[in-house]
Amino acid sequence: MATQPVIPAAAAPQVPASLDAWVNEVRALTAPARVHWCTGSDAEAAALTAELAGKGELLPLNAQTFPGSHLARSAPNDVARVEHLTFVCTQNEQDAGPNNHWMAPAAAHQKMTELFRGAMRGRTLYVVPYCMGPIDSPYARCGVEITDSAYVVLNMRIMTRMGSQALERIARDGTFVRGLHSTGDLNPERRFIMHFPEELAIMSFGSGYGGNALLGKKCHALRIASWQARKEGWLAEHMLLVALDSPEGKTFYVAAAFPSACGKTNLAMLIPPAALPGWRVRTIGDDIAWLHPGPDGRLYAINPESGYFGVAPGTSPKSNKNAYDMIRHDTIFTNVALNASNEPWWDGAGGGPPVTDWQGRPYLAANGPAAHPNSRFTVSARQNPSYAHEADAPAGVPISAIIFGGRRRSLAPLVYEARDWSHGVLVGSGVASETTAAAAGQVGVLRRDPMAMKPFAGYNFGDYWRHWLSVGARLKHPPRIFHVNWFRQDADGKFLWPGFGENLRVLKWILGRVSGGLGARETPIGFMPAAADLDSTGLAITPGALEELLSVDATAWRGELASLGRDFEQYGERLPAGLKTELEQALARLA
Ligand code: GTP
Ligand code: SPV
Ligand code: MN
Repeated sequence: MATQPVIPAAAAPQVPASLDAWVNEVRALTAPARVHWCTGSDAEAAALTAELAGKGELLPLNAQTFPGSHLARSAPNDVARVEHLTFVCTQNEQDAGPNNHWMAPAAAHQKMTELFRGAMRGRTLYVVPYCMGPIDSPYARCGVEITDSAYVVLNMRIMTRMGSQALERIARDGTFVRGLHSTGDLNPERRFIMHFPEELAIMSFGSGYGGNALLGKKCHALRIASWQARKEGWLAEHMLLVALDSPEGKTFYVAAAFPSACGKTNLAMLIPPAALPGWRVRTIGDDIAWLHPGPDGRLYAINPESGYFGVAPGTSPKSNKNAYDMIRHDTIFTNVALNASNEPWWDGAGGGPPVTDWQGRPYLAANGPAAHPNSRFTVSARQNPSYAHEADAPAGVPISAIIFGGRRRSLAPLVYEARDWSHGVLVGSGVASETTAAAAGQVGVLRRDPMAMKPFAGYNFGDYWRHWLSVGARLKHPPRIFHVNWFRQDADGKFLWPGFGENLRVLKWILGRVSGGLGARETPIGFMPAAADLDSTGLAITPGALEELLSVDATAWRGELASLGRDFEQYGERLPAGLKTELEQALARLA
């Protein structure tokens, strides 16, 4: 039998009594064979990697072309977030809202306690202290995930500031979010992702995948944090963050909320097209932003994460060269295919054709796609060639524009600008998008996804929109709010807009609006560029397509807003009057 790699012993950590007591309580309940306190060291990661490789749970990839990289295959029934099994457990059901699945906290605790009882028998219990945000930022918040998955530990080490430093900060803060996770038996019948915002606690059982299991990400940094943010006067959002350096030497910071698998990572890593020289796009974050009103009346943002859990399919030198280069070493791939050279493969990966599919079977077209549509890479943000040093700024960056967007084959134009903040809240609340493989269920179905937060808001959307309105009212210099859609299709189902790097043309118009230099025409849905306002130097697109991308179909929009009004009805008394007024005014402009 192979000898068990030895995990280096950590110096006895300064453990706050509340953490120590909780670990002991969980240990008594779950009965693990051993407990390991994670330090986040390189040696620890190497030992865990070797251990998983020894068990065949991580497959080393081609050491010449993908050094330090591995492939993980999840259970075939455990490949995406499970929204139908995700619950927000508040004392009052109305606080979770119609936008969440709800369970009474006592019932949820009882259910989860039974699932966790003895669940770690024979396994290692890992204590994973982590910090969301720069370790010395007043806006950062810490958590501790207890998990029995070494894969989760390795991912958390990339995605968060994990280990000793976080533990020290927890000792200083005296508070932390408690996340308890076990992969259990991966039986979807015994899979639940439970949130207890009033207790700052998360319990996740039965999945080892992404947002279900890496509890710092969607569970903490969005669902629990959005609840905390409302109490404390800030916002936790499903947004990328970019720095845009203009040819004139100015830097702008922009946040953008698109639903899962709708282009955040790609926009965050955009490479300017040759036709727009002098621009530079640098990445602060690709998925989550925490936004705080600053003392100067502007909105400041930090990225709570330190890595990317990005969609692999579509990542190519043409679409996203920065990402393509970034993931050529020290990357964990999950559910991609393999080619004959033992290199990871997906649509766009290049290299030889796939020979082994994501489930480890010989690749056969009849079995479906070689790489799972929600296959992902986990990689440190530090490996990003366009990494923005501002990602480590404790005070965050001042935001000039917030962009909402969705994947819509029709209706939503390429870009439009909200009239002001509260109209922008209406625009955000009206985001709708075709579902993607990021969540279990049907793909391509149009659904309402307000602020791209439908799966992630930890409380009632009525209260959430009220909070958005109140944050705006506190800002002397609120960011301008825009809506974009890269996914409009023609009658043949082809995208009308080339997307990717060319999206900079839209960002350029947005920044022109922010600094006052660029024109717009007023339309019933907001301000839009006339075709001449958009820089189309060297852009390969027909005038007809551009016209369609920048058109407003008033009849269809009346239907859209009427449907939004019906969606609003479910929030009853919790719907803020200000949003109702915005909707009435928007409808009147379309009359
Ligand atoms: P999550 O990590 O799930 O939150 O996704 P995300 O919003 O970061 O999406 P990502 O950037 O990974 O893009 C998802 C898919 O959309 C990929 O397959 C991309 O290639 C594709 N995509 C991204 N941007 C564009 C675009 O501008 N146009 C088109 N047509 N596709 C795009
Ligand atoms: C998303 O689905 O929006 C993701 C991936 O970013 S996961 O971490 O699985 O939530
Ligand atoms: Mn996401």
